[in-house]
Amino acid sequence: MKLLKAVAITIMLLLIISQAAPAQIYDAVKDFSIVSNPNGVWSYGYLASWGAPFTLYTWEGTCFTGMNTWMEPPGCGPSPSVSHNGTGKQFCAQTWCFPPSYLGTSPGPNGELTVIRWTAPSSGTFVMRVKFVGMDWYFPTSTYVYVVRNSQRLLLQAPITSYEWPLLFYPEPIKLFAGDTIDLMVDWGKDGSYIGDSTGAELKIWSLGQH
Ligand SMILES: [Ca+2]
Repeated sequence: MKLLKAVAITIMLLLIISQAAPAQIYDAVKDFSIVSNPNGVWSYGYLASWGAPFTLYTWEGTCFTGMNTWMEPPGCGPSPSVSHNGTGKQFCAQTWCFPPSYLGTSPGPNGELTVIRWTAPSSGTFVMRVKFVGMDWYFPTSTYVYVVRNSQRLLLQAPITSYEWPLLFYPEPIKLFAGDTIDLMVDWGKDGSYIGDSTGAELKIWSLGQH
């Protein structure tokens, strides 16, 4: 059934993409901004713990050449974060490798959940495609990843305890109202440590039109 569902959704996406007037596509990696947060429909921030308010990151900068990161000031220290690999190829440093087809996320040293948030710009029906992957080859990555609607409804919760083994999530199309939010969140997982927890995350959303 899962396979049938995935095939049906893939065919639907191909039909959408092949139409003369292409559907609006939102892509967390391609739309990434180092200039502003929030950035249109996207925002980057964290929760101090489950249920805590969403706090926007206020520091943006470069800790590794070619990588741009949103995190807490003073930057390049222990903090939850969201990063973009602008090198166009896999970038490896320390104990992790960062493919350019993901945003890089890290939970915080005190159990903070890092968040990539998409806010619906209008009411309508949307299709989403989510990918997560462990990026630390040494420890390896040990996180929990989540997809959450409006900070309350859990659409996905799953552990990432591997390296370069992507987790794909293709839920059925969902109806959203303008202002509804879809969050990709990453916490430090069952081991209660954020060390070696680099996790790739990607969210693409297609609008299927108004309600
Ligand atoms: Ca961990």
